[in-house]
Amino acid sequence: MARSALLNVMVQAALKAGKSLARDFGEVQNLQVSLKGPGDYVSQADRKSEKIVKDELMKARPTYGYLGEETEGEIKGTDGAHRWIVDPLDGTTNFLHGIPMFAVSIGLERNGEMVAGVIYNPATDELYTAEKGGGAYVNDRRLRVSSRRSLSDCVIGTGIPHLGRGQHGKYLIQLRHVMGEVAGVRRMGSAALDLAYVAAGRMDGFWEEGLSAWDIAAGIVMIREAGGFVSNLSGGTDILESGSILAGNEHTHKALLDVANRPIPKA
Ligand code: 2AM
Ligand code: CA
Ligand code: CA
Ligand code: CA
Repeated sequence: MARSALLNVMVQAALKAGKSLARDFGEVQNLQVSLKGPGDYVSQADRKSEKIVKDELMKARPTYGYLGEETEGEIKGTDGAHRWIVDPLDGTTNFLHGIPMFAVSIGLERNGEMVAGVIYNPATDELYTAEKGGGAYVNDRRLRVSSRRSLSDCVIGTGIPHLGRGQHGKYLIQLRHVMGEVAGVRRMGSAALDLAYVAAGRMDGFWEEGLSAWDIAAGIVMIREAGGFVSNLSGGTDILESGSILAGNEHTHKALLDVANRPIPKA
C-alpha cells in the first residue's frame, strides 16, 4: 500500500491527535466538560485534539481552507480548490463515558469532491485510510464493503438524533420500517466509525440525518473506495451540506433507500 505525501500528512496528524485523546481517555473524570447545544458535549480533549490536527495540517499545506468542529467559523484558504474537513473527536459522548468507540476524522475536499479520508480510533489502534483511486485500508488491510444482497441478512447502523435536534417523528418511522426488514440495527455513537465499519464490511449499511460535514467527510471517500455507494436520504448527491447520509453496498444502498423512504402511514 503506497500512501501519497498528502495522505501521510493526514495520517501523521490523526496519529498525533489520537495519542492526545488516548491520554485524556485514561483520566476522563478530570476533564472539563461543557454543553454546546442539545446533547452536544465538548471537552478539553476535543479542543486539544483539534489544535494538534489543525497545526499539523496548516503547517503542511498553509494555503488550504479549513473547517473543523471546534474551530469557530471556516478558514478560507488562498488555494480555492482544497479544504480540510476535521472532526477532532467523533463520539464525544462515548469518550466521556469510557466507551472506546470514538475517532479522529480528517477529510480532504478538492473542487467540491472528497478525495482523501483518515479515520483513527486510538482505543483500538485502527487506522482507516482512503484516497480517491487508491482504495481504502484499515492499517495495512484492504477494505471491501459486504456482499450481502438481502436486507434480511443485514446489520444496519444508524444514529438517533438527540431529542433537541432532528425530526423525531420522521426518524422513528424510518427506524420502524428498517427494523422490520433487517437482521439487526446498531447505534454506535460515532458516525465516522459507522461509515468506516460499512467500508470494512462489518455493517451492511448506515443512515443518519442532521449530521455536520465533519462527521461524514472522511467516511464518504472511505465507502466509495471500498466499493460502496453513498448518497443523501433522498438518493441525491448533496451529502456534506445536507448532513443527510445513506450508505451500503450496491444492493443494500438501493434497498435501504427504498425502505427508509417508505411513506409515513396515516394515523
Ligand atoms: P460528535 O461526537 O462529534 O458530537 C452520533 O449520532 C453522531 O452525531 C456523532 O458523529 C456525533 O458527533 C454527532 N452528534 C452527537 N450528538 C450531537 C448533537 N447533539 N448535535 C449534533 N451532532 C451530534
Ligand atoms: Ca460535538
Ligand atoms: Ca462528530
Ligand atoms: Ca466532534
